[in-house]
Amino acid sequence: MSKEKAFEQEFENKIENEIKIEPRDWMPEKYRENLIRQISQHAHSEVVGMLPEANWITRAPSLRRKVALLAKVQDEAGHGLYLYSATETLGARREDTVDDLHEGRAKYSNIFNYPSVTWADIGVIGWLVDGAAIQNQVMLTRTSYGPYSRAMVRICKEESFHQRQGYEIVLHMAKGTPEQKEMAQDALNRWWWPSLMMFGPSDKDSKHSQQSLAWKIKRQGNDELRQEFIDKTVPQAKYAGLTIPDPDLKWNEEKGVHDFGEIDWSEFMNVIKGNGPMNRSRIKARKAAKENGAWVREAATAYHEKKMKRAQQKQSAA
Ligand code: BYC
Repeated sequence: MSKEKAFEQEFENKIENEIKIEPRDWMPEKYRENLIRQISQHAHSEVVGMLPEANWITRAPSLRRKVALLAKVQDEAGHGLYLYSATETLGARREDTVDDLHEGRAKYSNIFNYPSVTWADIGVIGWLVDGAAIQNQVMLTRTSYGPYSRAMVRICKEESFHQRQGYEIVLHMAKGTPEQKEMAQDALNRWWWPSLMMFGPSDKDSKHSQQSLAWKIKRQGNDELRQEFIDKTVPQAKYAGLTIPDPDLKWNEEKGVHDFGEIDWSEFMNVIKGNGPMNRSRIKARKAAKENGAWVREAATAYHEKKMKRAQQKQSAA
């Protein structure tokens, strides 16, 4: 058996036996590339995802709400950092992955290309967007690549708090004045369908799913996760007294799941190609953050270099 074949066999055995693939292990080049693609896009989503919520930090309706939102947005930045670090363990350079985002070569979640126009949107983002993210990420805690899997465990714990803070805002508004309830319903109407699109295209149109499932990068298909999310969320909407904006939504007694209406995939394709309502504004904000933060990176690098030099001088003097 050639050396390459032996490595491949060992890799396949690990996948088969649920042993995590670690950064220094041999892995097929396509496995590495696919992981860098998915994890870096996931990192971009976390970072771009801070923007619609940060929009409301200064206008949160109370100090308590402000503190919770501030903490949530900071958590998202942390998630981005764990995930960029995970791509670095695969040999990617962080600067390159960030440039890919800024130059339109990399995607990020469709959901962050919609505007957050009222405070109720902050509740619905936590409830639906973080809810959909958890649905997907709990599955990813069992992904075959060690650093990605471990990052997901921590991220899921934080996402659970995010989902609860969002649902609590929604409940508060839905049980509040008629105007507040109307705001909550309006936000649900606008965010429902884009949230369902977060799970990605239907399995039959998903170009990476088959290979990703075989390599256990993904552990469930896009459609199965979407269905589980709908089945969990419908009773939550009912409890809040809100109506899901889908006339075709109904319980299917035979299958034990909710049937739901057709997703507008042309809207999804349009958004992920860069033509959603907020795509340009999101990328502009990220580019500005990079430019405006250049002096901080330079100062940190200079400090680090000086510290290293001093340590070397001390060592050679000893
Ligand atoms: N949006 O073959 P497919 C968060 C692309 S953020 C945009 O099924 P895959 C949060 C896909 O990339 C959480 N593009 O792909 C943060 C591919 O194009 P490329 C974000 C999408 O990878 C702040 C093409 O369509 N979560 O929680 O097998 C505040 C074909 O798709 C989308 C993650 O990133 C989409 N929704 O499956 C609040 C989870 N869906 O790359 C909350 C990690 C698909 O060939 N990612 N595309 O050009 C995944 O689990 C998988 O990448 C997906 C898609 C299930 C999303």
